[in-house]
Amino acid sequence: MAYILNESWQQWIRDNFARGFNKADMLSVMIEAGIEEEAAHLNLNIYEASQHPNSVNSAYKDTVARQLPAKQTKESSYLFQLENTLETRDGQRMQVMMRSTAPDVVLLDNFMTDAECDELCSLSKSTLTTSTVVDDKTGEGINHHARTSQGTYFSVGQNALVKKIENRISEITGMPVNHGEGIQILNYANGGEYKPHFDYFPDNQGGQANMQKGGQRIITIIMYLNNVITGGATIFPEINLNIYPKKGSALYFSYYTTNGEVDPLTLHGGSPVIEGEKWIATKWIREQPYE
Ligand code: PD2
Ligand code: ZN
Repeated sequence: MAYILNESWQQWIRDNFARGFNKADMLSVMIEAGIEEEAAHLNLNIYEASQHPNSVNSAYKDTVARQLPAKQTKESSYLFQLENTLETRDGQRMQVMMRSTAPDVVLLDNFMTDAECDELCSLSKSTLTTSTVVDDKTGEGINHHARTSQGTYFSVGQNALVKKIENRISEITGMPVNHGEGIQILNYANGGEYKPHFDYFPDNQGGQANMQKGGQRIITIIMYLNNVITGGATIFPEINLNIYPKKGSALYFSYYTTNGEVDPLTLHGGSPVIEGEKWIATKWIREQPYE
């Protein structure tokens, strides 16, 4: 599969276009240097298209420029490959429906099958309890009006379905399974919401306590397990983005870069469910193994 080349190759492409070099010559040099022909073509074409002011492909300019979360590599993550459709090793074919680069947000359709969504919900029904938020001082979970939902956790690799979903997430993000926290299931009833917050830990006592194991959170994947009749969108108020739940789709966003900075533009919340109920599964990924 074709992929985005590293920054030094991007610079090389920019410099040589600026010097007026011929594309065919640049292609030969790249192939001789060991780059796959398809990838060389794509990266040259992307650069060319990005220079066209009205081109839809100018969006790729941002894809090339975007920051990588710590530990993620362009080569290992499917999300950096320029395919509209992705297929994971277990045969699940999904579609990239939306992508933003500042912050880094990707919406994938058909990440899970309807049967997988239903099974995850029914496996969690018997263990749902009132959801909590992290206490600033202790780092422990406490009940809070900002979060009106019922939730439960699966441990990493708890059952065959969980393993399957975790492997899929690992393939998509390029992050090892052991960097993931256990999948959290949330069920919002009518009126249930989750007020805007950051998924990364704050720099206070509670945050430090949570980061003892695994370090900072760097990536969130929210998987929508049912269709909500009205309301229940995941909202990003800083960038005016609303994502409406669709059964089987998954929302990826990352907020911690290799420079060690978190991205406050990833402020997000779950807007109130107005009609029907809402089921989601959330996976948070850490910068270091979380074991
Ligand atoms: O339910 C949501 O859409 C939502 C919104 C914000 C979930 C989370 N955060 C989360 O699980 O962190
Ligand atoms: Zn969140």
